[in-house]
Amino acid sequence: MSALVGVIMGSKSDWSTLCHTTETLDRLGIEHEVQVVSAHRTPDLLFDYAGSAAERGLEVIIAGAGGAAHLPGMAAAKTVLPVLGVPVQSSMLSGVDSLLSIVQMPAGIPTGTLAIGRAGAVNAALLAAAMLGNKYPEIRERLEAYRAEQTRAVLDAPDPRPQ
Ligand code: RP5
Repeated sequence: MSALVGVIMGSKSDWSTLCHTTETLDRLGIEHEVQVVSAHRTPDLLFDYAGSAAERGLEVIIAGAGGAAHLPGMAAAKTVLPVLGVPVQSSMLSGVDSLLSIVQMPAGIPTGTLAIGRAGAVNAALLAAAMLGNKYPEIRERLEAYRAEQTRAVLDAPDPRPQ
């Protein structure tokens, strides 16, 4: 099966965050592709990537970036596919810069925005699964199983003290 989700990031340095996205997609058995696509270092590649995403069969794009994080918004400008933005925790401003850059899109070009760092990276994959689950019942079933397992893990070990 060809990739349903495209995971892009502005730099190789974002991989330590976005690896949590791909791990979660793997766990849910969702086909995906991964690539560094920089909005400012490779703008033509970004236009090609986002502009051709739908015809290549992608159904969701997850874009992670840090600092002046324009990658998700620019990707969203070039496609009507849902784009989920993951703010990478930057060294200078702890990712608040990334978050604000992604979340404050002007009306007309929506960019879904997740939490800064690992939580956002994991949740972007889960949100993509929820979207895809409307069309692919097997993905919805795996997402339901993931959630049930999470609930069971809490209920099975309610004592927070180290055992
Ligand atoms: C952004 O600049 C990237 O998304 C990355 O988070 C940040 C720093 O990039 P590097 O200088 O580490 O390549 O474009």
